Amino acid sequence: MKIAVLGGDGFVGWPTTLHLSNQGHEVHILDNLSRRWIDTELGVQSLTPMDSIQERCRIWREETGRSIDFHLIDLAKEFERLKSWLAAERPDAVIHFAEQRAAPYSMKTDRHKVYTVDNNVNATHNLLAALVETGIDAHLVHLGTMGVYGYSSVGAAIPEGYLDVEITNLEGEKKGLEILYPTRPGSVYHMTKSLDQILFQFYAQNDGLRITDLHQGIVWGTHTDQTRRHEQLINRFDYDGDYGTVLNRFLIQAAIGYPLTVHGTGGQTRAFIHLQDCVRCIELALSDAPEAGDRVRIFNQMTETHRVRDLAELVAKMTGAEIAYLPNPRKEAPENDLIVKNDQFLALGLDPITLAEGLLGEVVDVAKKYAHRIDRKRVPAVSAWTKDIASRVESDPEGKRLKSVS
Ligand code: USQ
Repeated sequence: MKIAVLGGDGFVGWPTTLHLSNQGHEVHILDNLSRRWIDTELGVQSLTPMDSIQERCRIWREETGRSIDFHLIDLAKEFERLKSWLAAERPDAVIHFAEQRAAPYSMKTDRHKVYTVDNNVNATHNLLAALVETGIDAHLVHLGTMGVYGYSSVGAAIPEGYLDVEITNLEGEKKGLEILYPTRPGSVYHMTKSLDQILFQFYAQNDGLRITDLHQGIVWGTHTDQTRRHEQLINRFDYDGDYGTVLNRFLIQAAIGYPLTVHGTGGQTRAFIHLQDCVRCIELALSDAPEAGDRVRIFNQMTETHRVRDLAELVAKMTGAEIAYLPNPRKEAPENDLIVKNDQFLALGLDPITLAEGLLGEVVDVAKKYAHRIDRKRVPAVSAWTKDIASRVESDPEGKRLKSVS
């Protein structure tokens, strides 16, 4: 297949690109390199030293003989260039990762909220409009998020995208209806992914676009089989308070002797997936494309759920790290249950990698190897969801103690 990976320079985009190229697909990366610019804006860098995208592609070609083409295109701003590229290349599949993906970054200031909405919603809509206009029958696979649903405990499993409901009509008869499972996003970033769902629903129904939306959980791990092949193919690895995600952050914190930063009581339960399983799931989703006219196919791309404090305790037991319970900079339920259905991926042959598989130690080893690249001042999460929360977090003695640790 000819596959366009939009956002192929990112944390999941890059290993996905390598995985698909390794399987013999012709892969093109379209990316505006915004993640690298955001690193510069925030004054942080990936824990792992990353080469330029062009250099990464050159090393991959030397290693494997396979080429990956890079195209510098901003999906959200360069609609005509995107359309021309699609019309000329006519990919069989398009994988869409090209969105600002950090909840804390999206809540930093009003400017970050506006940027996240502009970038994410325009990127998705430009892509959909360009696919319709060029008449390309490509399968669109989008990286969505489990977080569109929010985290209220209703004691029922979150289904794969759709919910059967019953409503009473004006004659008093009960009628069945299938609806998108209701969203309740907990950040501006998660809100943009909820809006994406509606855009997809419309274009699948109106234009027969073939769309798969993958509602992914929190990714952990850093290597895949392909990124391990050469030092310069290494994946990016975020540890900072904006882009680092919870389990990877705990593992890095443990590696550098920094107390594990649990927000609140740590009673938040979240869905997780290892990076190697992410790339495998994308491969599986590609192999099972919907037909034109089908509803959007929605998968829950996760393999297990865990409570944040249980993860902290697990990492503390494994490494001897100390745990710090901090005031939560986010507005989120302090405790929640989470049950998620992922039957479709299991039926397609996914054999999940779990936390028990010994890969936690690999992340600690990577963190120790590159510990000298960590700026400890960038470890605390300081983006607060509201002004009130910001002042509460700022005045907390535990947070002050952590600042002195750094
Ligand atoms: N948390 C801590 N301590 C930390 C960092 C986070 O306790 O040092 C807590 C947060 O308060 C939250 C939970 O851990 O309750 C998860 O936070 P996270 O930063 O790991 O994940 P999140 O902000 O939800 O976003 C990440 C990715 C996003 C993806 C999402 C999947 O950045 O792109 O969509 O995970 S999900 O969470 O299932 O929506």
